[in-house]
Amino acid sequence: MSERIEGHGGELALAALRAAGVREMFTLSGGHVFPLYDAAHKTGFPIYDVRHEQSAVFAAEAVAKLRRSPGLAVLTAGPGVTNGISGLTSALFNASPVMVIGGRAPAMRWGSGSLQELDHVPLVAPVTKHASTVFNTGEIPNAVRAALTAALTPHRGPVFLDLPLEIVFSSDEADAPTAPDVPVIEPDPDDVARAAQLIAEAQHPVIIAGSDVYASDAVAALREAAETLRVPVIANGMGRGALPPTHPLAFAKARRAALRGADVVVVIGTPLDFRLGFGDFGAAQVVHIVDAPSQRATHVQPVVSPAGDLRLILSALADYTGVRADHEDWIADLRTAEDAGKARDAQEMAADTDPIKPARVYGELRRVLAPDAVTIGDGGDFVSYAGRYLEPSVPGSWLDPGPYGCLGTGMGYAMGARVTYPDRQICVLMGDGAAGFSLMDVESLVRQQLPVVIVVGNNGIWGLEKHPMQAMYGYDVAADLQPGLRYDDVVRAMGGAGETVSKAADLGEALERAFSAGVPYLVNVLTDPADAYPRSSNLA
Ligand SMILES: Cc1ncc(C[n+]2csc(CCOP(=O)(O)OP(=O)(O)O)c2C)c(N)n1
Ligand SMILES: [Mg+2]
Repeated sequence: MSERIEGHGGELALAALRAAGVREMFTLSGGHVFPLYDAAHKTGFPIYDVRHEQSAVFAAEAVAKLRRSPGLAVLTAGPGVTNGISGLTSALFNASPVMVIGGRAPAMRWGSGSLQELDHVPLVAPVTKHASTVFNTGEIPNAVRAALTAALTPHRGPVFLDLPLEIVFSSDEADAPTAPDVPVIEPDPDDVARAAQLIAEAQHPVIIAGSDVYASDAVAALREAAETLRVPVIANGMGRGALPPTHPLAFAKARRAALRGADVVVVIGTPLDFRLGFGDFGAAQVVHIVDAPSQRATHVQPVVSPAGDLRLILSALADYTGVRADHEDWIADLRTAEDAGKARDAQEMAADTDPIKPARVYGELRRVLAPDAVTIGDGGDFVSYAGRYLEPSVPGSWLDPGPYGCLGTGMGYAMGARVTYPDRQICVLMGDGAAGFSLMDVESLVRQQLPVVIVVGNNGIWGLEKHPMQAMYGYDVAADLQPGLRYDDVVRAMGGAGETVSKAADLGEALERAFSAGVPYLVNVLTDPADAYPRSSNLA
């Protein structure tokens, strides 16, 4: 007979969460979820609290992305849950195994008008892999385990459970919970063989590696496959850094040349979405390697689309022994384009202008960032520049909001990153507009001794909207912010530290002070409002 456990709903839930490797909760207080706090408090399970539920879910998402294990946010009934919906949606777009446990008004008097009474499930069902209410205390561990299994099964994603008040406060017993048993999806070997042959026989193949390569712990297999088949690799999302920038097959600047000249484009672990021209690579044949059949594109027809465990697929590619075309001239051509791009970037990053160009901020940051620093982008143009100029050299160290493009991830992601890596540099690159969404959560970071560095690109505008609106209409509305606002004073008022920088020459020392401060530190850089990130389509 299996071992039994006993306790109130919070204790039963926490037992199942612990068994699944959840190590902390992010939350904002509400009476509906007190039993979860009680269980955590009594057993030394860390609780981090925030000032807006969006930050709790984003923190849980950062943990899920970085640690590749479930991240937990506990949200109170009604507004607590609804405030978390953008975070859940981001987690869905990013395939992040996030679990949200919601409080819920009592089931026994449902419909009588209890405080915060809302049926969350129909609201969150479209943005989660699983959403349900647990109506029986003894069922909680099973429900948590089943939901987490869904979250961790590729294609990964967020899940939601809510616990009616009387269910979470009542006690019961249950079987001792065990870790989720996550199925491994076996790819079709014929698909894999076809893909390997296409890549090997191509004259000009290129690999684009995305977030699922990191999430599937397939970075080493990717490297082996690229090295065996001699294929240049470009990365996006959490795939960045999968091959360190010094690797002879790693390319970041030669993307245009690579996609223009390629005859086979191999997209691995990322959707064929707007970031990849919706999968239209001209005359090139497309191989789309995905972690689950559900991720096969329906809007384009790749030649072949192996679906399943990415480690298995990439290891099989690495084992390819058939005929292989010589790719060395192709690699050398791309290296020339790469070096030219790097030289261009280096010049831009040295820009000595007044006001400061965003490029210069990144030039200075590159000098102080450690190779394993976690960088987080939350903003418009300022973050597009971060994507261009920062070169993550460790996989899983770059956190952008992903294809949902939600502003406001900054302080939540920072909290999750700091909790995951107590000793690494954590640096948030923030637009001044983006700062408005989450900056109050610096207070949560200060109070809970979670130091991070925040660099604000303060151009006094919603730049990514103002410039396109000007281009489209010749005027703009709703696109201005207060110029020169002292976001560093805001942080100082909450117990952190910071400074404003208006001269490029002062940037380096300011950043050094920030990284050695030991408290949340905001470097408020006054940047050039006339500078617009060059892009083909400016709609965001
Ligand atoms: C929650 C949310 N609201 C609005 C937008 C639309 N949006 C995208 S970028 C952007 C401007 C961001 O401005 P800022 O953070 O100051 O960065 P900048 O472009 O000025 O560098 C806006 C409003 C969004 N992506 N997400
Ligand atoms: Mg701005």
